[in-house]
Amino acid sequence: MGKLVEGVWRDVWYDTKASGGKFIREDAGFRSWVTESGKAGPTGDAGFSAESGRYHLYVSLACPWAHRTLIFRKLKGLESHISVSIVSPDMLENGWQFDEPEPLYGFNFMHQIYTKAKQDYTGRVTVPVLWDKKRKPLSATNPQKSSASSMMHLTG
Ligand SMILES: N[C@@H](CCC(=O)N[C@@H](CS)C(=O)NCC(=O)O)C(=O)O
Repeated sequence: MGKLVEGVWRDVWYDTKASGGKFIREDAGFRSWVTESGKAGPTGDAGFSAESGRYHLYVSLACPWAHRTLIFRKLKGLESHISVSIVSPDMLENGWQFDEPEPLYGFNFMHQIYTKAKQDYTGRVTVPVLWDKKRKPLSATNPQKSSASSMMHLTG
């Protein structure tokens, strides 16, 4: 477990001492939306239009937020439009990792996806991530809580 600090992976857990024992979730680092025309959504950048085959979803089956995106993808009939990679259930010293190199770049760790999006990224490396294959590198969207499904809404 850990986080990226200026693009370098550090094996540190949340500083719950500093927050009086509370777990405080950081806001997602990327919050853009897929929209029908590509116009910006409520947050983030414009340019992510709904296109079949353009987006790739990174999930953990152990994560409720990620799980919800998988349910939504199924219910909306998006399975042939949005490809998926599932991380290993073990989140160890390198954070989320892949049992087999992931298919887009052959990465072994989820933090490599984040630094592909932003070389000097600082923050947690979380799932789910909806990745734009076209507009890399500044193209990861990290759906936040209940908005995860809405972010994919217009893709179907
Ligand atoms: N920003 C994401 C956070 C999702 C999240 O916290 N996912 C957890 C798994 S359920 C995670 O990847 N945690 C890794 C970490 O906190 O380092 C959201 O709100 O959807």
